[in-house]
Order: sequence, then structure tokens, then C-alpha cells
Amino acid sequence: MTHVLAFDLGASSGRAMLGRIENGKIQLEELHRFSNDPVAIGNRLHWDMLRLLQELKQSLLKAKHRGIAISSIGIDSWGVDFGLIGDNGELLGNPYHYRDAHTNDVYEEVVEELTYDEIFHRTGIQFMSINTLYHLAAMKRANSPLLKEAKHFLMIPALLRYFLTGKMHNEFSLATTTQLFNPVSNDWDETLFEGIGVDRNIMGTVVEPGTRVGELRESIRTELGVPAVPVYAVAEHDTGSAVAAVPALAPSFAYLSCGTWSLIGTEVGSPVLTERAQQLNFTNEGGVYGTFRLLKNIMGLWLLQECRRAWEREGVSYTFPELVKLAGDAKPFAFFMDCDDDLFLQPAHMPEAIDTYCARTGQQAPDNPGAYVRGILENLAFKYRYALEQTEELAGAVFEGLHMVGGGIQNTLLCQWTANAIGKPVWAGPVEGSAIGNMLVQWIASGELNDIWEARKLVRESFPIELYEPQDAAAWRTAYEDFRLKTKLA
Ligand code: LFR
Repeated sequence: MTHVLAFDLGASSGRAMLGRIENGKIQLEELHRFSNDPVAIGNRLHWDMLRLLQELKQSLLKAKHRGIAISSIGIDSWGVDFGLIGDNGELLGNPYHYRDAHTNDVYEEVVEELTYDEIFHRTGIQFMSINTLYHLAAMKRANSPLLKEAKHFLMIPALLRYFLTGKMHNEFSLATTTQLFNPVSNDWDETLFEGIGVDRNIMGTVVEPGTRVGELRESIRTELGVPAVPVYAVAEHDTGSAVAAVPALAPSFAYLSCGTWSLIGTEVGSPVLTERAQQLNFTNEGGVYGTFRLLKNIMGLWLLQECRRAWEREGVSYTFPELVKLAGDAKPFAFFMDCDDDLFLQPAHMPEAIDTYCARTGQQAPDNPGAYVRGILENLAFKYRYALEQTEELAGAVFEGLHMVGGGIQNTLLCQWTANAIGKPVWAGPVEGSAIGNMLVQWIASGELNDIWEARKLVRESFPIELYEPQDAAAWRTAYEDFRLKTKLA
């Protein structure tokens, strides 16, 4: 029996998942899992690109050693990051991490020069300093020798796909995350490239999710002793893949893709480029089969991951379940914060950043890990309500509940508190959203599934979906008002 292989890269870990459809259900198996560790060199932060390629090769070898035939391969990852390729087809340097601080000043400058209005109307993308637009502008302003030598720009999965196949194409869902792609002309936006002085020609062609881009190149086949497996461009943005796997049965549904980041929104047929969408700083990321993801990007479980990392450096290690248990025992609604405050994007020490926020807003800072974690989870839940209501306003829809997908749903407190905060049911599942969405697009492309709705139905029938009904409605409603006051979120 053949399997598809989904290589799904997150900002803290990656996995190679095998999938097959058997007796009307998707069977998933984790073939290989590894950490994805950003590497600091001086004051720059990089992704270890060659290691990621190595893990991909290890996955192919593991499958081979187990006698597993792979029918096709798809790769997805976080958004915005890229590698540059020189004249000779080689990777120029290690890609920078989106949390690298070199965009910090450039972001404001670029937005001022090109203006909010122009950038939003040309791209429909949420303003965040991590976006590719500001990274490329920062490289240009720093006279980067890499940028001078660059002949091709490839986003992370496209880069790995190039290493595998020798073919260079960017993919639509990820291309939109750059804030340099115009969804109306369906092409890179010349004006924005001119604005930052970067040659648009390095961006090359953009293919749709589901394109069969090539097959494993000869050097890989020889090195690993594997056959010429086809490689697809899937929805290479992990969020795009995760939303493809939302087990909704009909259009007009709300989702929350929950991992290092929290992405909350809905699927729409065309980008919402209104003044109100810009004012609310919403995004319109490219989705599968002609859709767009109207959503809000929220800082997410990064705050929790970084607290844990800070405590670990101080010699106290907690597992995530331990932290969630401590949070459950801590005092409710002890402090309110906007998890998207700039303080939290790349702090040296996350608990201290939270202390700073509390001091700034005249609140008592938490004094034990459980209190920090409780505050993070409650305030994420409040922010979800805030963004969900804005999604409803922009989409002109009222959602019956919220689909939650991704690794973050293993945090059952977060799911329950989200239901409490939004006052609507949460349907949590599947956990491996992006890997499954990656596979669905491969199956639709190969003809094994007919379309995205058949695919979503299959997800629904294959994985347990956990229902969380809202509880303690009055207490959460009152606390939400305090959240709005303290965070000054209008
Ligand atoms: C989630 C995600 C978000 C993107 C962020 C940074 O993993 O892809 O959608 O905004 O990572 O790239």
C-alpha cells in the first residue's frame, strides 16, 4: 500500500507524516519527528536549512528501510521566510529567522515611505514587522551582499522542494504571506518591489497548491537509493494546510489554527480589502482552490513556550502538561494583557516581558509559573473572542462555533477557556491539521479525492473531534470587559 508523505515544519519542531486512505478513513503515522532550533550567530538569527534538508532525507531513508512505498511528497512550513539562490544554483547563506531583529527600525520606515494604504490595498496583508517585505527592505538597506548576488528567491518549502527536484517555483499560499504579492493581479506587486529597490525578477513564478512540480532528482535518488517520487507544491503555508484540514461541512465557518502562533478567522472567496479590514489590521492570505483566509494573526502559544524556555535556562524544567496543571490551580483573571503587544515578539526573557507589561499598565505581576501560564491562556482566549467578533463583522457572518486545529488543542484548558470566552462551542480536532491538509491537497491533485469538501468530510470521519461547551458565562463576560479596559482594545 502506498502512502503520501507530508513534511510539516513548525517554528519549534518538524515532522514527516505518512498518510493513506483505508476503509474510508485517513490513517496517519508519524515517521520522523525532530526539533527545529533557530541558530543565533552574533546578533543574527537563522534557520538551519541544511539540517532541515537532512531531516527530510532521513525521513525518506526511514520509509525506505521500512519498505514503505511513497506515492508523493508535499512540504509545508511557517510563513514569510526565504532563502536566496545565486547564479550557480547554490543557496546563498542560511535563511534568516523572522524573529531576527534586523527589521525593527526598517519596518516603521518602509511603512511610512510606502504608506499603510498603498501596502494594504496592494496586498491585503496584516501589518507585522516579521513580513518578508521588511526583511528584504532591511537587507537592501544594509547593502546585503547576499541580496546583491541573488538570482532567485525561494520560500522555505520551495527551497526544500528545489533541493529535492531541481525545480524552482514559489507557491501561492506562502507567496501571499510576504506582503509583496498582489491578490488582485495574482502576481508579485511591481510597485512594492520598486519601493524597496529589490529586483522583482528574483521572485520567479508562483504555482497553485496542487501543482506537480517535479520528482526526486537523480542526485537524491542515487544518494538515498529511492525511486523518482513526484513532489507536489501543496498549500505550502502551514496555516493554509491547517485550514484546508478543518472538518467543516459547509462554507462560512470559523477556525483557529493553534500552534506557536494562533490564526483565527474564516475562509472567503475573495480578499476583503476594505478600509475597515485595514483598520482592524486583518490579513487575506491565499488559500486552497481559489479561497482566501481572512484572519487575524495572534502571538499564540509562543508566550508559553518562551516562559518555559526562560525557566529552563534558570534550571527549572516543566513539561507543558505540568504547566497547564499549575495554571488550572492558579487564581483566575489576575491580570489582563494584550498578547500581541510588541514586547512579546522577541523578548530576551518572556516572564520579565510580562512583568514589564503589568508594570506599564498598573497591574500586579504574576509571582509563580502557574500564574503566568494562567494569565497567558486566559488572555489568549480573550483575544480570540475579540478577533472572532471582528471576523464576523468583516465577513458579515455569525458563526455557530469555532473549529480549533493544530498542536495547541492538546492544551485542553485553552480549548475550554476559548469556549468560555467566546460563549460558543469549540470543536477541537484534528491535532495534525497542517500535515493532514498537506496530504489532502496531494490526494486531490492525484485524483484520489475529488475536491476540498469531500476531503474535509473525510477528515471529519477520520479523527475524533472534541466538543467544548462554554461554561461560567457570566464570569467570563465580566472579565472580558476588564480585559478590554486594561488592554485599551477598542
Ligand atoms: C504559523 C505561521 C503564521 C505566520 C507565522 C510566521 O505557523 O505560519 O501563519 O504568520 O507562522 O511565519
